[in-house]
Amino acid sequence: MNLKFALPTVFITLVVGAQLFVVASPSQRVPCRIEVTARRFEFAPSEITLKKGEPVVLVLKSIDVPHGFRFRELGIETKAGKGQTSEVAFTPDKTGTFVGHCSVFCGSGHGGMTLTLHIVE
Ligand SMILES: [Cu+2]
Repeated sequence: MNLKFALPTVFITLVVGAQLFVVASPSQRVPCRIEVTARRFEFAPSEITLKKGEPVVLVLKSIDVPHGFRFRELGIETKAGKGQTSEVAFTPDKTGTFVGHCSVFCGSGHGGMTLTLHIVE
């Protein structure tokens, strides 16, 4: 092949390839952020449906006093102080329904303060 034509072809291929890579990667990498608000004695929303294998960031916002949530089976936990926000990133690796509990004692209804994750295929 003539070098005069081969070099521009390689160059164009690289430029187009790089653009495709840049366009394709952010949507694949940025996990979905889901905000959960906690107040005595409930989480809102109280149920969330996630897809197995899709990374997510659960963002916890505590309104009144410190709260947290813990899912023992999924190995995730986060806590947020009064008026603060915290987050935990994870990728569900199993399907099912998982009930998490508030992980900071917050008063009389603390024991019944739950957040349910439905993880589907
Ligand atoms: Cu609580």
